[in-house]
Amino acid sequence: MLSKSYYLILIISAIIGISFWIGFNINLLPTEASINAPIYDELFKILFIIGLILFIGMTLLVIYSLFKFRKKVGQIGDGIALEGNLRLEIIWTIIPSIIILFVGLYSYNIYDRMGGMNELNHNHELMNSSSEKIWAGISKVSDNKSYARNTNIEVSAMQFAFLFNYPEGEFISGELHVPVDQQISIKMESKDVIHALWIPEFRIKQDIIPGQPTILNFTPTKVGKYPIICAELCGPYHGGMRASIIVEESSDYDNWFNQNNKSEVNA
Ligand SMILES: [Cu+2]
Repeated sequence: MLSKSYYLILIISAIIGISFWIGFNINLLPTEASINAPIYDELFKILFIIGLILFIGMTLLVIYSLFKFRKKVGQIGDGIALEGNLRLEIIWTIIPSIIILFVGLYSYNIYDRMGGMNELNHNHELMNSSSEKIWAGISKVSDNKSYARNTNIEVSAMQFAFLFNYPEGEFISGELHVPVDQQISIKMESKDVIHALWIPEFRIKQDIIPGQPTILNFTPTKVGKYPIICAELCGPYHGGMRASIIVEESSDYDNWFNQNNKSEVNA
C-alpha cells in the first residue's frame, strides 16, 4: 500500500507537467512582429504556467474537498475547531514569496532586455533641445547590430485619432508606415487627455501624456498590417480610436515616403 504523500507528490508533479505542456504548446498571443515580441512572450509563458498550476491545483482541491468533507448523515455542527498550524503557515508564506520574488526579478530582466532600463534621452533626433525631459518609454536596445537607417516619427494623439508626422518628409499621415528590420523611434505627445499607443503584435504599449513627451523604440521584424489601439480610456469614442501600422520592405517604404515627401517639392 503506497503512502498518502506518495500520491500527493504524484498529483502535484502531474499538475506541474500538464501546466508546462499547455504553457509551451498552446499559444494565446497574436503573431510576433517585433524584436520585443519573443522577449515578452517568454515572460507571458512563465506567468501563464504559474497561473495554470494554481488554477488546476485549486480546482482539484475544491472538488476533492466537496466529497471528502461532505456533511455526514446525522452530523450536527462543524466539528472540532482548528487552531493554528505552524507548518502550513510557514509553507504558504514561503512558496508565494519565492514565486512573487522570482516573477518580480524576471519581469525586471525582461523589461531591461526590451530596452526599458536604458537612458531615454540618448541620441534622439526628434528632441527639441538637449534639456527636454522625456518622461517615459522604451529606449533603443544595444544589440550591436548596425541599422541602415534610423526612422524617427512624431505621434500626436487626440480625441479620437492618432496622427503620424514624418519630419524628414514634412508630411503627416493617418497610417504609420515603417520599414521592416530597421530601428524605429517614435516620440509621442497628446493634444488633450491621456491616451496610450498599443501595438499587440509588437508587444509594446506606452501612455501618451499631455505636456510630457514619451518615446517608444522598436524594430519590426515581419512585413504586414497591424492594428494600433488606444489603450487608455480617453472619452466616449475611445473604443474607436484606432489606426494601423504598415510594416513594409525597405523599397516599398521608400516609394511610399517619396510619394508623400513634401520637403523635396518645396526645395
Ligand atoms: Cu485615446
